[in-house]
Amino acid sequence: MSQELHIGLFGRRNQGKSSLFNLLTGQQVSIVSENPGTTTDPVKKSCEVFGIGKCVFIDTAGFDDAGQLGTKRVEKTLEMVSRMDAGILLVSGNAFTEEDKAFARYLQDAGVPFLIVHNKSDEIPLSAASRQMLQKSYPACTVLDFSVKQALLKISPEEYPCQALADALKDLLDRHGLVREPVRALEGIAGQGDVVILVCPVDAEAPKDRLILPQVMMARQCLDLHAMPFLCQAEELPAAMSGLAADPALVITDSQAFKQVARLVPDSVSLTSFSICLARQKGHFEDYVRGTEALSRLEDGSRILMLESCTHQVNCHDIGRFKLPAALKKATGKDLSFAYVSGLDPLPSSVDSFAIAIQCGGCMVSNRQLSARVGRLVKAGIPVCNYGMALAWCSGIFSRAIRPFVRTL
Ligand SMILES: Nc1nc2c(ncn2[C@@H]2O[C@H](COP(=O)(O)OP(=O)(O)OP(=O)(O)O)[C@@H](O)[C@H]2O)c(=O)[nH]1
Ligand SMILES: [Mg+2]
Repeated sequence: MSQELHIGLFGRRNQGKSSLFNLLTGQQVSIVSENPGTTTDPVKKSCEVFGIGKCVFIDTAGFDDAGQLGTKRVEKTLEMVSRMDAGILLVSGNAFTEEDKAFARYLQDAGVPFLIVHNKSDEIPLSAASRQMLQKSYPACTVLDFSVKQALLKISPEEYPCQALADALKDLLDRHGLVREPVRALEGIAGQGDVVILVCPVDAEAPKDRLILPQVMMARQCLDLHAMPFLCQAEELPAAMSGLAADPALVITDSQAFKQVARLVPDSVSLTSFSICLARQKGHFEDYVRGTEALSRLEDGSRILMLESCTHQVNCHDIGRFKLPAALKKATGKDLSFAYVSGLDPLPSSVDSFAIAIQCGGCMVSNRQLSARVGRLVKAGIPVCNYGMALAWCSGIFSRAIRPFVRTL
């Protein structure tokens, strides 16, 4: 889920974004009409693309929308850009307006690679002069002459009507190193035949009847590496450890059980948490390690920005809302205040007043989505750490918890 590539469809109104979105996803998800301004909010659909893998396509409102509501729609479209791994910019009728140019610049500034698709070519094909102009202005972009209308007529079991588009997309993603094997958190740490114990508390915060994504991700990685995941709750950990013929290669615990688990696992055995594994997998591990140091500089009145990337109901056992703030207040002895950003909501417009930001593991968001947020804070000089590292620090085992990934410590 988290490794899906996010690809945004952008363009002025009525260029055929929703038509292409439906074609790519093979479903009538977005409303198509000849009335400009049909799509208002971003629409997402995940689907498997041949040769690329799992992609999430995002249909957006036209960036030339106007009026009070239109301006809000354009804001939403712009908000999508930094979350995208790549974009498709649709134009038609050989028109490439000032608005198109400004949006192309916006994509470039956000570091989002994009294709230019000249749509409706059944009516007006891309002229040689337009192609030349576009290729000269955007040498890094492939320019495709396309017609959703014709592609729809061609749908057959033998032919994938978007093959040329999928090929161009794959080429673009390849060139930007985006089609690749995901980094595995446990690579080089667990191998064939190793036992990895996953401590998974079943508490009030655990979803009913299932495991949470980081637990599933790490169990799956063990299997990929031919290691042997062993799941238990903290209470059963001593029995699990003593039943093994050899020490486990690693114990991964829910960060909330750090203190309890650290007492049960001998120092000679590597110990970390699910969210610290995610920090290695999703990037910013070193930023978080540096950021964690700032926890010891917190003072009375320090403001902390909590970044939780998933959507869930808050209860009194909530880690981000209650447990971690309580642990930080206790460990620092300071009167701290907390602000929250949930899901993919934007960061506050000014982040300067925060002493530190603490990001959750981010299992539900893509690496790019996480990086767009964390990168902005790091760039602004705000220390950032993650839930796992902060809880390890509060439990007095920070060095131990990151040691599996930092061999020199
Ligand atoms: N002739 C022709 N018409 C097309 C093609 N693709 C889309 N259209 C038509 O163009 C109109 C607009 O298509 P949409 O897909 O709704 O365009 P959009 O960019 O999503 O528009 P907004 O949501 O309003 O921004 C519809 O009437 C489509 O049927 C094409 O390849 N050829
Ligand atoms: Mg639309």
